[in-house]
Amino acid sequence: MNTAVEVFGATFQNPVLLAAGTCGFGMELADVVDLEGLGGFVTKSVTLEPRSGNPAPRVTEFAGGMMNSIGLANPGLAGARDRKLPWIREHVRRARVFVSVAGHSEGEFLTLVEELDGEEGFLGFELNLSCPNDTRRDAPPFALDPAAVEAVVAGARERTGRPLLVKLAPNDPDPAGTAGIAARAGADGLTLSNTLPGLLLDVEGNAELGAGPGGVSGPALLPVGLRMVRAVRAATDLPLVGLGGVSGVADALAYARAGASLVGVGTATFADPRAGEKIARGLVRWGRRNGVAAWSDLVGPPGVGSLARAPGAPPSTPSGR
Ligand code: RRO
Repeated sequence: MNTAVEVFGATFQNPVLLAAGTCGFGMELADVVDLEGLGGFVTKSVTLEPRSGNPAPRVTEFAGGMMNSIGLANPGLAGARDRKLPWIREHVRRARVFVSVAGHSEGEFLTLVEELDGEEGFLGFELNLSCPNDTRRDAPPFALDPAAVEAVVAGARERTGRPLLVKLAPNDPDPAGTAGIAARAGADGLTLSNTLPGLLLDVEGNAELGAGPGGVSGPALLPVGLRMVRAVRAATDLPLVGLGGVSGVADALAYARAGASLVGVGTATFADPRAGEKIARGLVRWGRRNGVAAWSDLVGPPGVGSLARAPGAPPSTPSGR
């Protein structure tokens, strides 16, 4: 199967991206992951100032996956520009890179885009409007505020000609509506979606994470992400990045059927750093075995995203599962 994907004016050699926050800036995983075997990766979210993150423990596991509250630990704008992007420029050729940015205010997002736009070595930006763990921000994530989505995306659009991905929240009560706002404000694609806010307690009622609540990821997020992708696919033609609970080839195929052109791998990377590469190779084998010539033939087209099955229609089990 030809796994190449043409989106955002670029060719991705395969549809598998490592998700933001799970691969640092590439260099941190380069000894164990063949980054050039991936479609690409999204960096850890960059904020204006360096951040050391939330109190430990920052990750914990449960039966359905894991939770994190990293708290945006990152080297900040100057650190990313001076220490991280040069490495990417020198070492990454085939994989496509998105720089994730996160602000505490609309203005911070715009400064980050403006300041990084002139740098080389990456394709586009992912606006992280949906971090669930920003304890400094005493408000819901930007992604749940339509006016903020509009303002940040429109402002970023004015400041860059690069592809702009907008990362939405999985607990958005109206994902199609938010996607429409982002699209009209100038987004080129949507990443669906971030981790789901949650809380794990021990038997004494103490939070397992140092910061208290956190973001749920891993297998439990697969149905959440698929629902997001399918709902948004019905409302917009923008290319979608499906993200949440992808740990194997069948999960990636399900996201394609739902309407995702690209697929993010996150939590699975923690268990097996090579999960992304393996899924990319597995897709080629799956296509060969199942007589599918191209990944792009699998991607659900706009308009097929109805959440309901037609009366009497057979269950739409994605083939290959
Ligand atoms: O750093 C984090 O705690 C974090 C971020 Br920015 C995010 O977008 N999603 C997440 O699960 N954790």
